[in-house]
Amino acid sequence: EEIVPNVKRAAPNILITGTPGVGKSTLCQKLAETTGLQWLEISKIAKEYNCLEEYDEVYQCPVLDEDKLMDGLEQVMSKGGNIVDYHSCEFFPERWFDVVFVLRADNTTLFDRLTSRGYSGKKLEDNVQCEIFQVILDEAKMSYKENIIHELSSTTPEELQENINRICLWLQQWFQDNQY
Ligand code: DAT
Repeated sequence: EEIVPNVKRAAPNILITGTPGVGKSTLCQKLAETTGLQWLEISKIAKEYNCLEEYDEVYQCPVLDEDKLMDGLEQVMSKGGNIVDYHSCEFFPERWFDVVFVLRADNTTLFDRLTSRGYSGKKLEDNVQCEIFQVILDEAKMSYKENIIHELSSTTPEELQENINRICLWLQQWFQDNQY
């Protein structure tokens, strides 16, 4: 068994999570451009690493091999400097993240965004319900220390800009606090 040393990262790892459609990729893309941190789109990486198994007919999405994915990501995450983008957050190792941002959008906005993405029926309902019952926020609270979790409203373009500014400020503070 490999022992992972608890070495301080040269740059922080940021987790951006939330229900599908809340605006994670939109935010992460802008953040990566602004900060130079690396955007890790977990859904894409899972495909590249061959971590998607059989298709779940009920949820209309492939089943993820989480252990294989975590093994594949360990090295890049240990180095730091990543923005991880995923609609779930409970199976990542807690030690990977310095901060967790949970994006939120209001129900009608999310409904419209997911409809234009082509979601319908159970898949559409489940995702809107997921947001109404703040499933991902609760998942984050069960998986990470509460003082590193920040909820961000992500409904309007103005809020998108505010969120980018806020995360950039957080990042500056991190570098100030973690100078060797
Ligand atoms: P996710 O990656 O969480 O699934 P996305 O970034 O693809 O979400 O965004 C879904 C849609 O909503 C997309 O058409 C862009 C739009 N959007 C995202 N954030 C927004 C914001 N803050 N204001 C307005 N529209 C936004």
